[in-house]
Amino acid sequence: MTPFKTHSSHWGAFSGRVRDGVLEIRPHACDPHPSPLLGNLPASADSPMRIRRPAVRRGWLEHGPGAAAARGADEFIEVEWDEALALVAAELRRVYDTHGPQAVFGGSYGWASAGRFHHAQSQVHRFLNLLGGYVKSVNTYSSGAAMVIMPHVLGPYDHVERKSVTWDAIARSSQMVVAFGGMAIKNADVHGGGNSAHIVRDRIGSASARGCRFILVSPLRDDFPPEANGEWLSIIPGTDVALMLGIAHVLATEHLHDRAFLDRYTVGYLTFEAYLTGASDGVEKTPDWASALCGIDTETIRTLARDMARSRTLVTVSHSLQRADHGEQPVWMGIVLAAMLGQMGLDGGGYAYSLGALGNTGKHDLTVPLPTLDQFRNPVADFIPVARIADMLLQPGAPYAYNGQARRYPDIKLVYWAGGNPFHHHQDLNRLRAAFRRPETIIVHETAWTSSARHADIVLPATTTLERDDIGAASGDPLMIAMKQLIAPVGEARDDYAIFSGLARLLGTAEAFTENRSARDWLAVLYDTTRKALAASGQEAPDFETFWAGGELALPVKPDTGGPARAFRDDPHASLLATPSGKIEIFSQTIESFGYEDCQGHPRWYPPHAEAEGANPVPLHLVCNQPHQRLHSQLDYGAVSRATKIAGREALRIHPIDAAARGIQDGDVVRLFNARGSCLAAAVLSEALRPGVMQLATGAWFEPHDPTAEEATCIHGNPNILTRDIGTSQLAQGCTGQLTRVEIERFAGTPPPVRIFEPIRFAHRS
Ligand SMILES: Nc1nc2c(c(=O)[nH]1)N[C@H]1C(S)=C(S)[C@@H](COP(=O)(O)OP(=O)(O)OC[C@H]3O[C@@H](n4cnc5c(=O)[nH]c(N)nc54)[C@H](O)[C@@H]3O)O[C@H]1N2
Ligand SMILES: Nc1nc2c(c(=O)[nH]1)N[C@H]1C(S)=C(S)[C@@H](COP(=O)(O)OP(=O)(O)OC[C@H]3O[C@@H](n4cnc5c(=O)[nH]c(N)nc54)[C@H](O)[C@@H]3O)O[C@H]1N2
Ligand SMILES: [Mo]
Repeated sequence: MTPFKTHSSHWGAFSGRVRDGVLEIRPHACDPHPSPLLGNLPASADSPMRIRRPAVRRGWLEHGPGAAAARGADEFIEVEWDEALALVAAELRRVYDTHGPQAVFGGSYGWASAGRFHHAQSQVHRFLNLLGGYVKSVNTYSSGAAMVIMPHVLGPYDHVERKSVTWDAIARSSQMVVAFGGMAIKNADVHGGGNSAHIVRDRIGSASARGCRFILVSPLRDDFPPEANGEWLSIIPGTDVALMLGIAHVLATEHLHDRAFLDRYTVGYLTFEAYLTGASDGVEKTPDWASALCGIDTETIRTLARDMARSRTLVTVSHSLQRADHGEQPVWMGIVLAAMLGQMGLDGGGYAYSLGALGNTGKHDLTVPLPTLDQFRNPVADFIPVARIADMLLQPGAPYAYNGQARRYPDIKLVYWAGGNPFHHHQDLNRLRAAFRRPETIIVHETAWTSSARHADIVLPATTTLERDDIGAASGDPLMIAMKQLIAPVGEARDDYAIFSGLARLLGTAEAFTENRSARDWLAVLYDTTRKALAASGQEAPDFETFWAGGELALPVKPDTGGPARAFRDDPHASLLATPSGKIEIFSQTIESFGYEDCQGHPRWYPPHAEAEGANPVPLHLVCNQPHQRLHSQLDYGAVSRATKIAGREALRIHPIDAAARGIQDGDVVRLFNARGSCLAAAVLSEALRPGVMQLATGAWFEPHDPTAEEATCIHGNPNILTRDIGTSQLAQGCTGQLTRVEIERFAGTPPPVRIFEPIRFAHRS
């Protein structure tokens, strides 16, 4: 019997061993609330979804590169590694020689897996940079709008997200936490790179036990853990800015706002106040006005505003709020609300962005740097905002606005993806299917036959972390973990590093790419970054072999000093914010100067885009949030995720009132549809939703009923067939996938069986 070995994942640290051919997993002993998502991992050892051999799409193998309507519908032919590498190398050489690096899209967005060395994006970017570079993507699907607006109005994104408010401060000092978008505990299960102790539940519990009130503003009641003893304000999706303006109106008109704070630490309040009172646009943003839009009654808004002014109050805004039309506005308006309360920089008060969305947010910062693989410099300056991929592929040369720049989309001939799943993360999948027909070649490294792999021309099988040694470490996580190989590579899968090393040998860049180091050599080199920093600060700094043998290393954390917000409060002259004025910008001259209609000089209420493209107005809201049973699309074939399916289909939650109006019963197969497409799902009736709102989590693998159809139906339950592919605004062009409008009906007849997890049937060469 093999002994347990240390390992780590986005869901937490654990030990694993193989016993009687089965992978056993034991969560880290120090983790107070290990994530159930660990239970998805064993499937990656033996699932038929694993890619076992390199494969090439028949049309590409027989006719060579070129735009192809068959992508996503064609057969795959398995080939030997040597042939696959030779095909990829020759195609890269052709595209670089003929069209140059600006025709290669290597953004390769995605979460990939934990592990600092075998990090797929670092590997692919390092590899492509040595060939001449690639068009990259900027920002994230997580926080596309927040990342762009934050530096204009409050300071660098990571200062606001990671360095200001801690869970300890909340447990210690907050009296009221008003959470716009909530703090769904399912989300804190996860942190990119590792999450060795899940502490959020306990911290919320101790704050609540001390008497802190948790106010949940969300269309879903379960966006707080039970420990919060939360008070639920069931809001209409997409209307938080209206509610915030209503609260601000009470603060301003009842003189509950902190004028001294606004004078000293902010710019532009009076311009904003003229909007609040209607002096500048004729519409007074009273609680009555807000109530009519957001569905929360006037008296509740008034009382809430007064309570917030009277208490040590923390305003939090979730990622989800800004992953929607005009997503910049709730981020900014939350900041303005917190500024009016005057508590920014006070212990347990002020503003926090995305607290609770990831397991390590709100933990203490580390004092030492983590190991990272050098990606080298990208000689290509061109980029796209990450969620504009379909626009780019469909409209080469077309103009678009972004953050004050007038830009044009590049003309992409080759797409290279390693470590992400665009057919999971992108919106309007029918449009993405059309976009993926355009390039001449699409290459994907994947561990599993995801929809993105199925839409590629050349698919190279990558190992999972279970099959390789690595170092696990993440921002905010005080444990560095020796991730030891637990199983042999599945099939003929290779590490991304080995794949790129093989390609680099054929392309003449091997020496620069590998620096003549084995993967094991690299681990020691990377580890040294952290070891040196430990030694330099006089701390215990074990050598690599000692760390590896011990299995983990505790990293020192910074004391809780309140971060940049406290420093600014204590001395606004010495600790200027990194905004143009050095203060909180309630009015931004920079943003105003861009002249955008959809994001102007101060936060505003913009009505959501009309949704009546089809014949009928579409009445129900669909919340497409993160799944509790998996991370995105990863391991959707794992046991925990599959246990939540109903007859193989993804569960859709609907309020009993909406279900009754449509003759839908618990467990029924339903069809969701709008102007963009349709999907099937299984109905679960639930009173945890606001009536008029349904919820279908992301991540069910896209299964088109007919992959050749112009408008495909997903029979498994992927909401991105329904979401809209437009940017948040011209400022950030962020993803707007969180919310959409749909109609729903009972599926009549015999629903087609879900087959997405059945083994791929390969074709033979003709
Ligand atoms: N409608 C809607 N859409 C959304 C969202 C939403 O709220 N609503 N949320 C968005 C957000 S916030 C995000 S971050 C994105 C997430 O989108 P992604 O990060 O693209 O989703 P993942 O499923 O994590 O994809 C990671 C892929 O990497 C593969 N992988 C894992 N390890 C390795 C490896 O070592 N090598 C290689 N080559 N591959 C590996 C996995 O098999 C998986 O397919 O989705 C976005 N999409
Ligand atoms: N288990 C699990 N955890 C995850 C992930 C995962 O895939 N699985 N993904 C991780 C990633 S990459 C990210 S970026 C974060 C994302 O963090 P978030 O974006 O915050 O997470 P979501 O679950 O998409 O949304 C949180 C809640 O916002 C609420 N909401 C939606 N629209 C509105 C609205 O208009 N107003 C209000 N007030 N509330 C609204 C929804 O009810 C939803 O449950 O989660 C991370 N954590
Ligand atoms: Mo994300």
